Amino acid sequence: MPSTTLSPSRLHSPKPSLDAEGIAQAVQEELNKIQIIDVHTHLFKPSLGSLGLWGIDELLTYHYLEAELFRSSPITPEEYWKLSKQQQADTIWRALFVENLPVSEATRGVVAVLQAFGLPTDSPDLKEAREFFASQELNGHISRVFQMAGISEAVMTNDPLDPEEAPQWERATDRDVRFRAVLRLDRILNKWPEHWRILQSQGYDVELQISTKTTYAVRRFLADWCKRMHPVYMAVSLPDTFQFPEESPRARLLEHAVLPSCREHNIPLSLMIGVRYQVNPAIRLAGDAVGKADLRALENLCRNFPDNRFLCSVLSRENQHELCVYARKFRNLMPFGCWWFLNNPSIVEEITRERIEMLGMSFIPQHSDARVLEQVIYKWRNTRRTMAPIFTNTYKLLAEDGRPVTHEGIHHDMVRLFRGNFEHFVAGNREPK
Ligand code: RAT
Ligand code: ZN
Repeated sequence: MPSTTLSPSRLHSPKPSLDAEGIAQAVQEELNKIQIIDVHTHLFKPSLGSLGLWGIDELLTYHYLEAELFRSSPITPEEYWKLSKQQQADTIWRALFVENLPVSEATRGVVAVLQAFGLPTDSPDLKEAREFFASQELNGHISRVFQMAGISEAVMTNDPLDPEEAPQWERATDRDVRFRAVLRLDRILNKWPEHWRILQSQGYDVELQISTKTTYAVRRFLADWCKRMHPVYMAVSLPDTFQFPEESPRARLLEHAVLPSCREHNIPLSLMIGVRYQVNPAIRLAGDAVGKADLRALENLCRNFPDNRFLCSVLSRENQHELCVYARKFRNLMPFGCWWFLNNPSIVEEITRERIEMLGMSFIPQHSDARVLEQVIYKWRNTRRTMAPIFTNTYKLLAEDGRPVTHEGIHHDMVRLFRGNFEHFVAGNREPK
């Protein structure tokens, strides 16, 4: 891992200060070089079996592209879901890449991946791409893709109540240094009435009501999964209507099971707030939307639980400024990423500038949210491309206002943003490294 430590005296040492061109070059160089920790993905380590998605058919059937398909093709969702995976991919390729130029962020991403592997980007069919991916050996392919993307680790999303995933953890006891686990709590926290019986069937003494007995048993369940997965944090996605405190199973479980458990295991809780689930169920995973949330819930959590740490990403553009304000109030809050519908250059630019202006470099600028392995190549390439001018401009303004900017200072910031802030926050260290 690159060194993340620069003592204040080194930052002030008489190193050559950079002019405008030197600043732009140093930013580019540091961004190209940095090995990023991708703090939230839906990728899986290979020992978790076939859960991990990769290859051209998965890239094309990404739900971001499925949403776009139904705007540019007469096919109905019902017809689409009846097709095989390959037929679905062919349908999307034809509608979004052959009959139209792939100019949207998600379509352009597929183009960038094909190009990265030297595959044709304007072919009428997927034959060559399919042959290429079919000839890859997964383990080596993962390492190559991480290297191409400039990431050292991907943080996974691991739901112990996912019927496909949970049994895999019996076998997946290996420590793959490329992946870190996250204990995802959506089923437990958002759908307790549908899931408590599963815990009960596994020997945890829970009931529908969130009684002391139930919260105690849920803590035991979480402790067992922490032992199995070694998660770097726990996480939940939350609707735009999320409130805390409130009289609900979710709020009671949060307060009496999840937060104590995070304290006990000394890990943060990640809150991803602002989803309007399934506004169009016909298009399945692509059917979620966004809503502005009341971030007083976050305020209440940060203030009332100072011994807990909260990573937070909010989905609504309208909530971004408030999130920065709360981060200025609470050191136990770490804003991260430009999530889902926000991961477009125009919005990433706006959010990142706002964060730097309000928080300096004390935030985590981006995560990929990759669901398909090779997506990390284009998502991180786009992040670097969008953010380079923002950082450059930040340092130019600083130099103009009288503070010499050195290459070393820029290195320090890039390491902090793309690695150090996360490592420090999950470890619970007081001072940034
Ligand atoms: O961005 C996405 O892929 C969404 O579908 C969600 O998975 C979201 O990122 C989440 O983690 O809930
Ligand atoms: Zn996600």
